[in-house]
Amino acid sequence: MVVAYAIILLVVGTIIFHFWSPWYFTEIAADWGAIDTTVDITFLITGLVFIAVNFFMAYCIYKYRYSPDKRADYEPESHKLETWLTIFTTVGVAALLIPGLFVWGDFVEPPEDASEVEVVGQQWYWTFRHPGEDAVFGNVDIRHIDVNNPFGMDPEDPAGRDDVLVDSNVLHIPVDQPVKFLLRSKDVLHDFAIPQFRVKMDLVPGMITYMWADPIREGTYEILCEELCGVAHFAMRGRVVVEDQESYETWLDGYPTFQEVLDRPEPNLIAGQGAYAVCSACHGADGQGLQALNAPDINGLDAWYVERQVRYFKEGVRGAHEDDVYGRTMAPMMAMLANDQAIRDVAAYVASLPAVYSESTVTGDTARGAEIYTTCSACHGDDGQGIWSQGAPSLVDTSDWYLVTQLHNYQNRVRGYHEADMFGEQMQLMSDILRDEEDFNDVVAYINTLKEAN
Ligand code: HEC
Ligand code: HEC
Ligand SMILES: [Cu+2]
Repeated sequence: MVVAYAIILLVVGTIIFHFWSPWYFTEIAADWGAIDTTVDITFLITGLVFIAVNFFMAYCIYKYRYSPDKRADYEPESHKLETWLTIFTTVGVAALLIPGLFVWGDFVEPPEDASEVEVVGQQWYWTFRHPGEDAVFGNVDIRHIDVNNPFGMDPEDPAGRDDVLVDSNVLHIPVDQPVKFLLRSKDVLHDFAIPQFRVKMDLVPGMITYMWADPIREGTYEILCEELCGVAHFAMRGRVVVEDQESYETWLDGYPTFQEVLDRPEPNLIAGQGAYAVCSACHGADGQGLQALNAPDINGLDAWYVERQVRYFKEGVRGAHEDDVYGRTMAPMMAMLANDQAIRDVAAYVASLPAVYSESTVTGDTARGAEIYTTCSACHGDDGQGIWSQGAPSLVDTSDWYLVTQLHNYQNRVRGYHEADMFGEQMQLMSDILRDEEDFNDVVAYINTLKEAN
């Protein structure tokens, strides 16, 4: 009897939870209502069967409960019952499958007038490419990928010259215009998902997959990687902004075409050295850092990383948070760098300074630190030298006390809070694996041992 009541309670509880649950679809932002309807039909059918089966079970437990004078009947076959069950199940399964087939038919047939945008997935972030005025994407190849050509554009292909390269995890698209997403992975399997659009699709290395959507509501929506196996797919976040045509065009104009990237002059080390005179007041003439001013060792860091951080400081993406005491001393100094070229020049100069490791000041349990570092090594490398393709900097080339401050800044959301900080947000999620002060010191003490090994 108790079991029968428990089952009934479970069913009633489930139904109440289904209708009152806070976890249901987010408000839909694309013309994919058919997907919601399909899911609702599935819920309805499986829900009714769930209720029927469980009530039947409770009924049987009650009806056939033990009593000394009851005997079981033996009824090996019931033709009538089997016929009904077969018809019932067939109709049920067909009703579950058929709506999905119609929706899938739509999903694999993007409308003729859909515009195209390429989504590039890689460990552990997203970037985007627009085909430019000719509406044709230029050829790409893994062999062309390097620091100056992260998209792997083929310099020989004229169709690629006007392609717009969006080196950011924020994509803008115009409202009320169907868009086809061409999905390309540079390394492993990923899964591009926009929950508010209700669509997602796997990225498979060596293949271009696709999906499409017709955004119907202006706003900012999430981009997630829904691939499961791997260190950091969960940290591959991005945003898609749906807006009117005019704002969209202004946004697109802010990104360079491949031709513009090719036309950029080489960094000028002499100009960079000139600008560095100001930096040296805090970071020292050799970039060795000055702990008294909280300015870290920067010699040995790669140009791409120095360039990115300086740009972040200049644009208020880093060092603008009110609790970022040290970052706020660095940020205003960046006003002296007039333009992109000046940033590239000074970054190239910093990268040209001889790499000298700074002295270790942080101590801790290096064996525990090594265990924690196994996760970090996926992005920062086994030897802590950083991995460019993942956007992860060298950890051995900067001051150890500074690593501790930065890890706290990520964990306290003081660094990486800005929506344009595509790598900082990722490092925030990673810093959450450090639980207490000991963890911070142990992992940094272990990173110090890598300096000796290098
Ligand atoms: C007023 C002192 C000061 C000046 C001048 C200054 N910096 Fe900094 N810089 C800092 C401080 C302090 C930090 C650490 C910020 C933090 O803790 O978040 C920093 C951080 C940096 C970082 C980040 C390092 C990393 O590993 O993340 C780079 C790169 C950098 N500075 C480059 C420069 C360059 C290039 C210049 C000159 C154009 C410059 N700085 C001028 C104080 C200064
Ligand atoms: C999924 C890849 C990934 C993992 C795993 C990861 N990091 Fe990072 N880390 C990054 C990226 C990308 C950046 C650059 C962030 C930015 O630009 O603000 C970064 C930046 C940092 C910085 C700032 C360095 C500087 O010079 O300012 C520190 C410190 C750091 N990571 C330490 C760690 C530690 C310790 C771990 C392990 C607990 C770890 N990271 C795990 C990707 C990762
Ligand atoms: Cu992924």
